[in-house]
Amino acid sequence: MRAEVQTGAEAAAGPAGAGSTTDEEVDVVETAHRTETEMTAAIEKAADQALGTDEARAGLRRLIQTDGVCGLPGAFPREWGQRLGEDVEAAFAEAHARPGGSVSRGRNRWYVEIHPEALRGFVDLVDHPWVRAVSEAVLGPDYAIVEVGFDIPFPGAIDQPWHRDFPSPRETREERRLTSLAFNVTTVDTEPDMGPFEIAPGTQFDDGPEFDHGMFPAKSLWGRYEELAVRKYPKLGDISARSALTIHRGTTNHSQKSRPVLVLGVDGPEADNAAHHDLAVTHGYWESLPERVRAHLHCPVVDTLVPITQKHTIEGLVMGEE
Ligand SMILES: O=C(O)CCC(=O)C(=O)O
Repeated sequence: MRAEVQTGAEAAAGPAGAGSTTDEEVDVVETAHRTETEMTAAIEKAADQALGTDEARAGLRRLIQTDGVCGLPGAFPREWGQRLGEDVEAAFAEAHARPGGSVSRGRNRWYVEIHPEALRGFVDLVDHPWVRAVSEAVLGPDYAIVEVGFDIPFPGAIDQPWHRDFPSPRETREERRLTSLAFNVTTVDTEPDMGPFEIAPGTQFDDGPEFDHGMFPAKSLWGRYEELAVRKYPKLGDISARSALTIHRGTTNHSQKSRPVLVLGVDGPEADNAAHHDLAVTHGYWESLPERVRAHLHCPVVDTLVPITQKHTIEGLVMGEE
């Protein structure tokens, strides 16, 4: 995994970022006698430095601006992904058992918003060099974490309508500037029969009156999305980032397995998606967070967490169980 973190950083940085990574490669070779922990720290520092360059940030910004989606395979060890899966499963069992704890996103498909403390890997994820680099590259240094949740398509889930997660804001429609991002993390190895996530790269700037509620392109436009569609088969430990405006859909799950995927929503300073979410942390958890994470978490700090009652959105209404 460790070599992959560095490879991922190099890939994200592109040729322009390769110079600084080469220095770090020397560092890694020279320090081969170090302990595992020291090696991990050295490699994370290398990834951090490679991704912290202006060239790397420009490359990541270009990728998201052009395709509306990009990924980092092997960002975490597989065991980290499995542990995330355990936490998501526990959170789903708790939420689905109470009224309003989960919201339908179509047949046999649910969405649940949770508090960060429900995930043992929350800090690892939001403090990952690639997550920080993509967020900064696209949204600037003052980005804010506004949503933590997950989608679970179960066996029998069907194709969703092509959609984006909310209407395009003015900055995107008029200035072609993206003001928010969604990071996705699978908790399983995605196989072709599990109803993979499908996305139409480059469609984050599509818009028009044929979009129902600004989110659902009319069926007459679906041919374009089907032509552009790319099915994604992420594995445990992989992460991806996309504009929530890039047109996408979950597809039919023909398997007997569920395909949970974590969603981390991040806003730039102009976006107001926080208003649609109920993220909170306890005082004790807040105290335990690194300053670098706190700087991007502007949610209420409370004595006791209130389990989240899911908001009924247009998306839920359109896709929800008939
Ligand atoms: O299936 C997925 O991975 C994403 C589903 C989705 O986009 C949604 O429920 O809005």
